[in-house]
Amino acid sequence: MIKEIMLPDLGEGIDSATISEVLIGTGEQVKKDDVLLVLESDKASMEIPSDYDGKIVEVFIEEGGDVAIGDPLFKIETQNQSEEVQKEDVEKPKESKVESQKETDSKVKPKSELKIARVGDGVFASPGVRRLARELGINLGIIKGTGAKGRTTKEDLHNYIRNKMNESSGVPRLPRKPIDFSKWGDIEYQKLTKVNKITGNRLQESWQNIPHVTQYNKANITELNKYREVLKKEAEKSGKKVTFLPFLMKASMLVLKKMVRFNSSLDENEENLIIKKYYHIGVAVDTPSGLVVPCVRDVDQKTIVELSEELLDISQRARDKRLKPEELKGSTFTISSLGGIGGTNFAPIVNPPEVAILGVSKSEWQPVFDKDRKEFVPRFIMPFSLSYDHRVVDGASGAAFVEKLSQTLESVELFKE
Ligand code: CAO
Repeated sequence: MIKEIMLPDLGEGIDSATISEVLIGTGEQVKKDDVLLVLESDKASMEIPSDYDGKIVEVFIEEGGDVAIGDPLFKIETQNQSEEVQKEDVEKPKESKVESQKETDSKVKPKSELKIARVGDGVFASPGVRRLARELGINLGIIKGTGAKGRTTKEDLHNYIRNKMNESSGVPRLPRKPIDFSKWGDIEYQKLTKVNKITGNRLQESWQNIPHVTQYNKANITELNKYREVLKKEAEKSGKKVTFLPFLMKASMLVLKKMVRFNSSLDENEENLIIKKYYHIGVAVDTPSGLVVPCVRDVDQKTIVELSEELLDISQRARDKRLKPEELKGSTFTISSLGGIGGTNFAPIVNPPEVAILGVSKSEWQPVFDKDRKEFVPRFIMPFSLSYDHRVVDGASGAAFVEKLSQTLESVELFKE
């Protein structure tokens, strides 16, 4: 039998509402108590359930549209007569059934009750929480509600998602079917090292769990390069070297001191930021076994020459696999420098639990227009990028950080001890 479902009396003097979601389409089967649509009025948000088992044969409404009491919503082909209810019942929104099935009044409950409807699944939750759960494909029935009278709150849903993410370190990886690449040509197998696997897992976790943004910039390091040449010549006398990396560490530290959120971590509940008052900088080192990130501690208390010596020491020991586990922990910010190799720009991946990482590319001589001299002059330009966790740092701060870093690298006197 074909029946028309119309918008019931919504109570509270609400004559019309806006359709925020239509959950059922033509041809779909519905069961009694399944939510058909979600409405928003200026007073409340409410779900309209079906009072029939049956198949939807026509949909008269669409999301974003307005509906008034008595407007036709759906045409439904009911399954059998015995399951059908009287028309007055059909016109009752779900909330009027929440507290008692005995209720015969077709008026809708007050706003507060409307907002925490219990529908056919026996779950007590607001339409907003239900909507979010539906969008994420989560069955609310399996989440224990901690709100009043066992209501499932938004926080319960968030905690559930967070726990699931932690259990699986992000999106679970599906088993992959083997592919016979030798069908198309010669191949050889190369075993992944332990370092490759550990680093790979960490990078994947970071990429999946941290919303990354990368901000690019460049610095005119012509003066800095001149000063580095002086230090380098001096250091060479004792068989040492001074590269750009110690300057980048020092410059980063000076900006981190001013922009403290970049030197922080989110706590385990993601409720607080833990701002660190020490400046331990992780340095990505390319080794034959894979990428390793040892940490140089207290960068604010060391000179450029001291940092150079320490870098030489830890990068050599990283390559020889002689680092102690402690030396790989505790960094507050990381630098990945590919400047000695090449490339123009890249987007590094944040090294958790840190919130930002600096990527440095190869500096090159470039013609830069000098406004005062009204001519192009050669300048040594270093391109760099900053990837950051967008939950902690907003775009404006990201742009300010790279700008400050550029100014710092251009102020050579800051590096002279
Ligand atoms: N622009 C121009 N030249 C640069 C430069 C830059 N941005 N950075 C380094 N150089 C120069 C150095 O000054 C040096 O030249 P000189 O001998 O004339 O001084 C030369 O390139 C080689 O430097 P280096 O790479 O040996 O030393 P470093 O301090 O810059 O870097 C280390 C040390 C350990 C970071 C580096 O050896 C390394 O392993 N880099 C790879 C890091 C990496 O893999 N990152 C990716 C992580 S994500 O996969």
